[in-house]
Amino acid sequence: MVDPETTPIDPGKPLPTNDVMAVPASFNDQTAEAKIRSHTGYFWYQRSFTVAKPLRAQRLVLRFGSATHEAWVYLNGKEITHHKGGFTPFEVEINDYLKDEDNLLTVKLSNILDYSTIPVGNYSETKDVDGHITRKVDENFDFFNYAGLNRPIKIYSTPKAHIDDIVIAPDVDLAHKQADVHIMVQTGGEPFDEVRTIILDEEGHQVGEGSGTDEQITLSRVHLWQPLHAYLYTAKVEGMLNGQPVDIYEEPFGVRTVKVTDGKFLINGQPFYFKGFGKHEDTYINGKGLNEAYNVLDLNLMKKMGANSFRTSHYPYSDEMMRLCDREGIVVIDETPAVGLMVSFTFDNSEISKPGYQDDTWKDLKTATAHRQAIHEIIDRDKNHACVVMWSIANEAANYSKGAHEYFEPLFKLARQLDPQKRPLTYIDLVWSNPQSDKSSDLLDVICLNRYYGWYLDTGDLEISEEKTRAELKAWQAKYPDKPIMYTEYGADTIPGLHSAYDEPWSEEFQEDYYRMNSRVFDEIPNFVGEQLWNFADFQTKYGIQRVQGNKKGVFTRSREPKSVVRYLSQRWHSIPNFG
Ligand code: GCB
Repeated sequence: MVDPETTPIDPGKPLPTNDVMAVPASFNDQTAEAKIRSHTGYFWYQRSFTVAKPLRAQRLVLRFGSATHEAWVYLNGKEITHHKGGFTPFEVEINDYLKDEDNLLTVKLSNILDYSTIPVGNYSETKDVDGHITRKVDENFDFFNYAGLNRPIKIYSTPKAHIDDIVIAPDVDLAHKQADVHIMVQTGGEPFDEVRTIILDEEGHQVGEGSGTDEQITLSRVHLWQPLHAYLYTAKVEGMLNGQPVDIYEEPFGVRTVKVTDGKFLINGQPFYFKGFGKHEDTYINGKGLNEAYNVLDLNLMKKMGANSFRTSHYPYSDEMMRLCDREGIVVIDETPAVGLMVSFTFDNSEISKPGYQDDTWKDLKTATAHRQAIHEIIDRDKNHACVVMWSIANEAANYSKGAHEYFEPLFKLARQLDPQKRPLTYIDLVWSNPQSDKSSDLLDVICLNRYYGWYLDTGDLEISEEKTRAELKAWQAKYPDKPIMYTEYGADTIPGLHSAYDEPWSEEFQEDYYRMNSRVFDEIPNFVGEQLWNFADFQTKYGIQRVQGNKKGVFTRSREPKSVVRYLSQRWHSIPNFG
């Protein structure tokens, strides 16, 4: 229920409402009430549960896949944890708070975003004469601020002495088809007598073993995890007490290398070409709630088109999706929720390319603490995923403004320290961040560009757009002859079924012409390593005069029907090898 903020709510008592809400899902599109859909502020969830007696002897952990964007969790009236950041998991041990009979779990959430949070929101509040507060978030980004309990909430059990986490970092000798797999095990509770690890291949045969909490296990004749040809081993870690395994933790993992060198993006030593999409977690009714059938369909549609990759624009996606990508061999650029780090967006860039240009972004934003936390949490959660080949630290920040380098340098340093697999790092550049104006592009391993020549700029004029696209890509190539360059967004809003004999913007013909124009230029640039278009599917946004029921740049509709451009893109992508 929405918190009216008139009388305090007692989290130890039943909420004063009979409304029901499905979880996992965003709350917004479930209510049929415009006021609730657009509610900004605080809202509450509640349910009761019992835990069978024999389980109570175990360590019990309550885990939230995510809670968007800030959560206060109460069990039987007591606050047991708090978490800020809407796209990463958190958990808490609950044994000490459980009762024999019904337990009451109450969660207070906030969907407020401001200049201290990521994503960044323009937050305002007004008070009427009775002191009633109306809150408003104007999203500083282009997707609907879906909120709620978007991902599964689970209670899991472990023994008191337990394995907390496993860190897996394979060091691969490609020439000898051998991998030294470095495995670090974090344990909790009473210390084990011994920790043992065995590695199983896909058939379940043991192919390696070791012991200790920091061990190296050598795999010979190693099967590599390859894009679209996944191979997953399983690390089975056993915590031993008195000669018996007490806790067992199994983690599937892939063995592959990722390296950036000489303007190439190498996976397993071969130059990889990214073909795919920027996406969203966005489906009808579920909003940003986990929708596993859509996830499966989306990856199948990608494979059918000859795509091999996507970016988790603009926030970490669910654990379930990451596991699916590992399994399906889909390559992922994993992005933090740092979107909207730009306080004065304008389509007039006349000032921006002047040396020393500065706007108020890095003075006004107070996002550094949240951003550091988000980097910790995304790497902590996704570190072992073979599908993740690069971290994106932010999308379209004001990198063209003085102060950007000072802001980003420590964040890149942090990510490099934290990642056990030392993957490449990037951020995604807005059109105003060009080779002259971008103040921090030296930090990037790969130049990732979002470009809309022919759509937002020179709308409909694909001739001039082709020249501008070519000129800019050549300038990047000349500035950084050793850095790979890729497009992480390019697209044109398209109404399915709208046709034009004059190839006008919004028509299906224009969308295809637009992609053909871009493809021509890409193929001329030596360091060009990939094309991820915007967007996989149409998605919901806030209202705006440029948005008709959301953003229509999808090559699929929101319900995943193809627009006609899918045929052209499929032909192109099937003709471009994944490597080469
Ligand atoms: C962008 C943003 C993306 C928007 C897209 C658009 O540059 O990164 O979030 O949806 O443009 O369609 O305007």
